Amino acid sequence: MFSNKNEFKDSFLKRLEMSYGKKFAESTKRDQYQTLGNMVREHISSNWISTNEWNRASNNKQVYYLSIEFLLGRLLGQNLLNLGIREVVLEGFADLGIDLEEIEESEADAGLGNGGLGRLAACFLDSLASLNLPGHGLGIRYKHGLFDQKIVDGYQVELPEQWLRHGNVWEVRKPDQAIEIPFWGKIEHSHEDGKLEFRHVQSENIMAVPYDMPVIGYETSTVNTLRLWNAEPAPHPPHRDVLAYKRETEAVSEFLYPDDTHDEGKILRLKQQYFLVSASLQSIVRSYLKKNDTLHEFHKHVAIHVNDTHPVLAIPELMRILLDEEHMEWEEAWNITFNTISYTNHTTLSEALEKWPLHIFKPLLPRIYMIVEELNERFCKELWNRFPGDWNRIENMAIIAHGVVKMAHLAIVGSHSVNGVAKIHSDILKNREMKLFHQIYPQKFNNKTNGITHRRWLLKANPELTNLITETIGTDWITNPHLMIELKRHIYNPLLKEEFAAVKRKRKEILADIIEKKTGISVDKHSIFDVQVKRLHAYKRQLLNVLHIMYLYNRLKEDSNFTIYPRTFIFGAKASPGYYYAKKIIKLINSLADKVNSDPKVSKMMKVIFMENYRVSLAEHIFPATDVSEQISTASKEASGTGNMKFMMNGALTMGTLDGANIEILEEVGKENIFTFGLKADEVLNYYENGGYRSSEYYHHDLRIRQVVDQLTNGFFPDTEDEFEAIKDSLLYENDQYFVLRDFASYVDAQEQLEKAYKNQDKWLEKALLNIAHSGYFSSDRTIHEYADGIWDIQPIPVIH
Ligand code: T68
Repeated sequence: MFSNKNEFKDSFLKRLEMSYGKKFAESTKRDQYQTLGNMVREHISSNWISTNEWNRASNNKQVYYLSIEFLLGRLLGQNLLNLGIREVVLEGFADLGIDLEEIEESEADAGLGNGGLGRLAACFLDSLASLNLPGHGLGIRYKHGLFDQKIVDGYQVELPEQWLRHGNVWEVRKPDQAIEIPFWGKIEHSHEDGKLEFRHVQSENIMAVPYDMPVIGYETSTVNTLRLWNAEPAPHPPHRDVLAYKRETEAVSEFLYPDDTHDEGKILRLKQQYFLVSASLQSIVRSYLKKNDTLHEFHKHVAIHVNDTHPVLAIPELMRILLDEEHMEWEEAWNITFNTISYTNHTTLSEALEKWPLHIFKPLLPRIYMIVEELNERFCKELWNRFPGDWNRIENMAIIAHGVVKMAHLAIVGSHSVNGVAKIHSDILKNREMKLFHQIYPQKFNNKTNGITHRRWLLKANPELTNLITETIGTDWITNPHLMIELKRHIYNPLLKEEFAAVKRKRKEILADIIEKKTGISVDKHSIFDVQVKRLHAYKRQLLNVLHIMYLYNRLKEDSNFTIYPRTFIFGAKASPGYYYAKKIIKLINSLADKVNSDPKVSKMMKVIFMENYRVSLAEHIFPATDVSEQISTASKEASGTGNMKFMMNGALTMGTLDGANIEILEEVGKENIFTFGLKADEVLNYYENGGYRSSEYYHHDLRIRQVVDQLTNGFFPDTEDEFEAIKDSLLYENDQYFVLRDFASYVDAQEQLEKAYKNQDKWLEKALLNIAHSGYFSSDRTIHEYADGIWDIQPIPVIH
């Protein structure tokens, strides 16, 4: 159907007319998108079926990746690329006068995630399929993904996101595989054949209906599945207000929690978590029992990975199935459970550690609670045997304590592998945050440094750079991204440097056009594009970036001899709707943008841009156009970061603290090819432990700091009155928890070094190319190989030729 453009065109026109009952000339963009999407799905259907068949027929171990978030972005372009048919479609469309890119951009982002954690899950799916590994995603089919952000008068306003408004061509509803999930009610027990039996009665049930989406590997026959669960009323509704029941049921898959580490602690969130977990486990077990008589060897054929603690109820849920439905003894059920489950931690921020109050947990999930209680008792007994009399330790480590269930403790106790997402993060888990657990289970702890799929973040987002790399080192790197290192031999080649400069220039022009279209502001295409895009959070320190820009503004205004290399400072960030401080920072960035961009003199040398509604599809335009990647979190706070890797892969240089994966980027490229500054993680953690930091001293002793901090509230920003008082207070009266003032001078110095380095374009281009050469290490293919070998023990499935 897709072997050449004429065949493609014929089939496309036929399908379009058949589906919409109109001539091509009358068709809309949406008709065209829909038709092409359906054709792609049909095109892969035989491979999808045969991948499933093979998985069913073989005893090959499968991995199921449970995640409350999958931040997929748009799918059409990536699917065409992975199938190797994008060129044919492009040419066929050109003949018809259709702009393929325009069609691709008409697709709504599947934005079922907040940020790094959800995007990591999406990159992992792409790598699993591309490496022919039998790995599937399980998540929730939120009707509304992460909110759409509008900026009104400089403030963030949230609108409900509507990705399903025109349907979703990629999904297949499977009502025959729906699963019923019980909530509330009570547990009755009885003795049958001398054994204790538990029955969940008077529950209110919800149906979980699966929608399957194909996950298409790159130039391979493997098509894995992302199964998203939709919440619907059960066939036998409870005896109460039927409309209220319907509403409450559908609410379970209505919204993604815009949570990003700020725990809202709502019943609905816990409902979502159990909904995902129970539907997924029941369906995994059901399909396992189609080819096996018992579950005794379940852990040998199934690996279940929980992405952060959100799906950690998988542990008691699997126990429930083994105990209550398979009638296993506790010891055997436990052995199977923890050998099946593995867990990734994504943060050490204490406010993000999930703790569920018993008064919510117990009534909502009565049987699950009983199992968690039993688990806790057995675990505490074990601790008591090992550390008799050490009450303190047992209290600290218990799964249930002080009226809450600690989900991270449950995760560590109930899984065979606990991993962090970058070396330093895994070390902090072992040596500090989870030290007591590491003492008793040293073999469980390991590191899996994050990665990103180069297929989206390079091949798809930056075809110009992709071609340049291929022209230089051939095509092998595409399926073996570690081979990008071969580019290193060429970085001094003047022609390559020139061509890379041309690619960067072109990508900056494209982004500049987007900026102009969206904001009306025209930016200097020859300026340094200095970018910080990520969720808005105090620890990520967008504020440090802002204070530095204010400092540059002041110097430019006060000192006529002071000049800078022209710079465009670009921000993109969503704040959690309930996160007051983060929203103030968004307003501050916009006020600063107004101030800088409207100043006739200063705006010639710098501009500040806030890009509304930062999301995957916008990111794809930003990374290729960036010169400087801002990764300036307070050391020890950013578990890994993955944006840092996407920038590096597109030839931006990192301005960063020694935090998360920045440290491993430094190890890869060497200190000549990255700009680092600020406190180290140990220094930050020692300050937290021992005190000794007084932010006011930095305010009083550094005039630059005093000036910019005062400007937050002294009328420097017109019409803002006491708008930014809370920010000033955080710096001065709350002793600057994130060490913004402490790192300010060091940041200014590093920025000066960077400017100097940029002025030597020839050297800069070598550094950028060297960064690209070393970015192969950060492909999620490497990460997934490490999970497959080190945690899941899974093997590739054969490829059909
Ligand atoms: C991020 N975490 C880490 N959390 O912050 C980042 N949290 O350093 C890391 O690179 C990335 O995970 C991938 O490992 C998150 O993105 C969340 O989004 C989140 C969502 C709900 C509740 C808590």
